[in-house]
Amino acid sequence: MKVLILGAEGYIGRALYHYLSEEYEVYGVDNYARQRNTQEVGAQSLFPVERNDDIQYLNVCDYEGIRQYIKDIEPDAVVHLAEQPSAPFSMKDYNSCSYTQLNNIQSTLNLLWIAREVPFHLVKLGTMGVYGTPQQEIPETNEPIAYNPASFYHNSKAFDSINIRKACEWWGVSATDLHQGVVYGHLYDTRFDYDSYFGTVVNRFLTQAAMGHPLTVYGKGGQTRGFIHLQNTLECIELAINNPSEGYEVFNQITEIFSINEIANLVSRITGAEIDHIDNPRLEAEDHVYEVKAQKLLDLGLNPIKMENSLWDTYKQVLEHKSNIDKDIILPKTKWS
Ligand code: USQ
Repeated sequence: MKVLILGAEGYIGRALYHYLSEEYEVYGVDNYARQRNTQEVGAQSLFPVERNDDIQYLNVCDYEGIRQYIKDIEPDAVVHLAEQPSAPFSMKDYNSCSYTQLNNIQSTLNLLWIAREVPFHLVKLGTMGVYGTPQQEIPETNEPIAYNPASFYHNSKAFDSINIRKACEWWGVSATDLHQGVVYGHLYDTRFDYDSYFGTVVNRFLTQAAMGHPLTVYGKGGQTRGFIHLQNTLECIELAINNPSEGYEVFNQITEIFSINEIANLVSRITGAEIDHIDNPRLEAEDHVYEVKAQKLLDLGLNPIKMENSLWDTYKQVLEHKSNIDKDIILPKTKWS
């Protein structure tokens, strides 16, 4: 099977390229936006990252360029990871916000128009963040439901999801929308971000523990999210590729649910780190219910990795690169209000 990965130089993309290359004919595309955007906020990956020379330099927002490339390759599946993934970056200033929305919505729209012309199965990385934190259980449904995203980044993903569902309905496109939770862990030679823009909370806490910085819980810490280890993310994408949808299909891609306080306590137990509650730079509920239906990937055979069993391994890798940690990029700089 031919698989094209868009965003093959990102955190998930680099790991996925390695993982799928063992069994599939894999192609990768990237425009190095992640490297530019992290540089813009003065950050870099904790682990050194060398460019993969097999990756084709291309911007998915370049409609004619990506259209021709897909026509030449004729992939069975296209995995779309080529979006700006940071909520704080999207809230930073006008340019970052506008870039996030234009890049994310345009890239997905391009792929939908191309899929109409040259059919392939679109596997799109979406986010659990489109749902927000509703009072009732979040369903795992292909039907339209109310979204309540929490940043301009999450809004762009909600818009993507609406466009994808409609393209499936109107044109018969086959697309799997992976509504993924917060990813953590490190595999192969992928990047590892820990700054306040591109680092996700677990990876940030492990890095803070390694440098002897108290864990930065925002506000009360009752914010509760779905989490997934990077290894399970790769397996979910592979399951999606191997089970192409007839039309529009949503998978809620999480394996465990924790509050930020629970994560901080877990990391503290493993590393001995202190915990600090700092002013929350985001506007978000800090005490709420969070119930999610996430059954479809389990039914397809996903074997969940438990966070408590995997953190020590990631922490050991972080400790090996401790000398690269830059203390100036730990505290959040962008506020929502
Ligand atoms: N948080 C802290 N302290 C920190 C960093 C974060 O308390 O030092 C809190 C945030 O306030 C938030 C939660 O941890 O409540 C998660 O924050 P995050 O930065 O780890 O994740 P988030 O902004 O939600 O975004 C990440 C990815 C995004 C993906 C999303 C999935 O960057 O691409 O879509 O996770 S989800 O959270 O389910 O929407």
